Amino acid sequence: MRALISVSDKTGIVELAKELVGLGVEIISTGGTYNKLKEEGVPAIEISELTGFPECLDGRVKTLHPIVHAGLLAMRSKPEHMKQLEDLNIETIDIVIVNLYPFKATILKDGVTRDEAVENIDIGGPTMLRSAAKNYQDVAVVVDPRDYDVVLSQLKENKEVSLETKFYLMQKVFMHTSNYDTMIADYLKKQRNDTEFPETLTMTFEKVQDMRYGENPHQAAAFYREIGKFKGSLADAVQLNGKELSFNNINDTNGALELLKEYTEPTVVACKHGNPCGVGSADTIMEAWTKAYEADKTSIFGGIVVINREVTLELAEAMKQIFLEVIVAPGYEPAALEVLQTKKNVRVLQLADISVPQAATAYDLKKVNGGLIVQTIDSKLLPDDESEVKVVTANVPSKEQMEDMMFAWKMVKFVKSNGIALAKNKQSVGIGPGQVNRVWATEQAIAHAAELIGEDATKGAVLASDAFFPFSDCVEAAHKAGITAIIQPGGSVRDQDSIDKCNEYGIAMVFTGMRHFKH
Ligand code: 93A
Repeated sequence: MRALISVSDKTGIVELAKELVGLGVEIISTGGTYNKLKEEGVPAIEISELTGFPECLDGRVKTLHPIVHAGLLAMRSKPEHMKQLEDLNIETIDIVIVNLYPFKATILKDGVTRDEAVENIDIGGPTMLRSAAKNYQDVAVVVDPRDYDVVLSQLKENKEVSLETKFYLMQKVFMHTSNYDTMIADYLKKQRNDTEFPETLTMTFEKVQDMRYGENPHQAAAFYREIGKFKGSLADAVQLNGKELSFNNINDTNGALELLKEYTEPTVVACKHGNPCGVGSADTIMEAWTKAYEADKTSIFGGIVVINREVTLELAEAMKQIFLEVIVAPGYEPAALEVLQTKKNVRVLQLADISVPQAATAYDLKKVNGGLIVQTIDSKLLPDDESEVKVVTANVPSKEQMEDMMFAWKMVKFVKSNGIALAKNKQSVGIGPGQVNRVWATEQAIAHAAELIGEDATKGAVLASDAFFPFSDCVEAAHKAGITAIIQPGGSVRDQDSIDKCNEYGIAMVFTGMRHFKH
C-alpha cells in the first residue's frame, strides 16, 4: 500500500506517518513534507524520485505529473486500466493525505498583496484531491486532520478503509475544494470592487458556532462568518461578559450598529426587535444615553444598546439599573467594565472600529423560498447630487430644525417600513415602525411620544418618513400633534397636496429625493 502525503499544515503529520509506516505503508511526499518526515526519521520517498522529474517553478509544479495522477485514477476493478499502468510502469497510490496552501490565512493577514494571495492558490493539491476522490472506491483521501484517526483505526483493524468511509471522505473533498475555490473567487471579485451580479452566486461562510436555537426555540440555528475582514461588524467584536449571543441578539445588534454608524457625535442607540426604540446624540455620551433612555423607558428593557464612545463609570452605573441583553461600545473604562461584569447575563462587547461603515458594494441577501434576492446595501443617506435635497414649502426650516430633521432621517432609514420617526433636540421622541399604512405609522409615533414622554413631547418636534406621503393625511396628523417640520423623499403624484397642507399650517418640509424602505 502506498500513501502520498503533501501538507502545508504539518501538525500531527509525523505521528500519522509513523503509524502508517508501522502498518507497512510506503510513504511518498513533496519537498517540505518530505524534509519534515526525514528530520523525524520517518522513511519516505520524495515525489521527484517517483516521477523522475524535479519539483520546479518555485514549487508550482510538484505533483502535477501523470505518474501521480494515473496512480490515483486507475480503477483497480478494470483490467484494462491495470494493464495500462503495468505497460507504463506506474504503480497505484492508495491513500492521499493533503491539506492546501493557506489561502484563507493569507488573505486575512494585514497588508497582504494580491500577488501574495495569488501565490497561495494551490493547484497541485486540489488536483490530487479531486483525482483521488473521483476514484474513491480505490483511494482513501484525507483532507481534514480530524479524519486521521478513523482511517488509521480502520487500517489497523481491517487492513483497509471501508467503502462507506471512503465515500464520506470523497464527499468531504468536493465540499472542501469547492469552498476553497469559492473563497478564491470571492476574494478576487472583492478585489475588483464591482457591483456586478454574477451568473451564479457562490459565497463561502464558515461556521462560528451552533446556536441554542433560532428566532424561536423550536428553530435550529447556527452562526456563520463571512470569510474576509469586516471592520466594524459584530464578527470583529470581542465579548467581555455574558452568555453567547443568540440568533435574535445577532440580528438586532447588527441593525443597531448599522444605525449607529450614521452618527459621528456621541450617540446611543437602543433597539428592540430590529427597530430603534430610543436614539440620542449630545455633546457627551452620558447625555446621549439619557436622551436614548428617556425616549422610551419601557421598550429598552431587554433591549440592545450600542454606543459610539468609551463607556464611562457613570454610564455603566446607569445601564446597570435596567436589564439589557447586549451592550456594544468601542471601549470601557476599567471601572465601568467591572460594574457591567457584576451582571452575569448582560452580553458586553467591545468593537474598536464601531464607526467603520460596510463597503458600499457589500451584498444584502434575503432568502426566499426557492431562491435568494440580492442587492447592494443601503449605503447612502442622501443623493450624491445635493441639489435634490430641497425645501418645498414657503416656510424654511431653522438650523435647529434642519439638524433634527437629519437626525430623524438617519434614524428612519433603519425603522421597518412603513416607518416614521419623530425627533426633538437630537432625541428620538416617537417611532412608528412596520405599519401597513403610513398614516398609522405617523399616529403610532405620535401616540408613542405622548404616552412615553408626555403630551407635549411632539410640540416643536420634526418628523421623518422613510417613503413619500401618498396623501396629505400624515401632514394633518403631524400638525395636530404640534410638529413643525417634516423630511421625506417626495415623489408622490399627490406631493402638492402635502405641500399645500404644510403651507396652510406653517410647517416646513424638505424633500430628500431618496427613499429608504426597509422590509
Ligand atoms: O504549487 S502547487 O499548486 N503545485 C503542485 O504541484 C503541488 N503539489 C502539492 N502546490 C502543490 N502541492 C501543495 O503543496 C499541497 O497541497 C500542500 O499544501 C503543499 C505541500 O508542500 P510541501 O510538502 O513542499 O511543504
